[in-house]
Amino acid sequence: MNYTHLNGPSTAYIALGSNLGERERYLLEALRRLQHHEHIRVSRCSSIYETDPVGIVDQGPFLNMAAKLETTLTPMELLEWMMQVEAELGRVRNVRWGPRTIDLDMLLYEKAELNTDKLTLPHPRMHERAFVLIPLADIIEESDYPEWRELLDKCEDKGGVRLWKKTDWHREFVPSES
Ligand code: X6L
Ligand code: MG
Ligand code: MG
Repeated sequence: MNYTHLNGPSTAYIALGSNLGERERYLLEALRRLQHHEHIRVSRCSSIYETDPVGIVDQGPFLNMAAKLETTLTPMELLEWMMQVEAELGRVRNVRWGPRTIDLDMLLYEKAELNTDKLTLPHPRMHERAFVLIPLADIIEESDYPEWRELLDKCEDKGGVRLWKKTDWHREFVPSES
């Protein structure tokens, strides 16, 4: 039995990215499907940013955003659900760092520090990246991650990140019908 719910839900932050097809639809559909799990609630969403590709620069621009989740799943259970949603939305892993319909990365899960083959928390690299940190800054609770300001200051090359659609994270996320 899993008794983690006795302590109430845990908070997790995730990053979302898409640079293939109807990019915005993939982001919103991913949030809707994440929330479709009875043990996941999407409690905050950042604005959507258009960002220059990093790693492999010869590919289309990304839309990136961040979301805050409340969940009674364990980190591994949450990761498995995220990977299932990626697969449902046609994510194909062929070229490393290549174009993708949807990419879901777990950034933080409470204060968990984890280092396994499948999952490292906090996320080891994404916190250096403007396309993660700038959306995260919209929604992060200072007490959930006191380091974020310092990381954002240290982060170079914020120029590749442009506000694309402003969204109001104060409003509860309402999954759209589709
Ligand atoms: C040197 C070598 C410098 C590799 C940077 C950075 C590799 C980021 C991969 C790197 C390097 C990544 C996104 C992206 C990717 C995204 C934008 C990755 C994985 N994902 N670019 N590139 N947004 N703008 O979500 O993060 S591939
Ligand atoms: Mg990624
Ligand atoms: Mg990923």
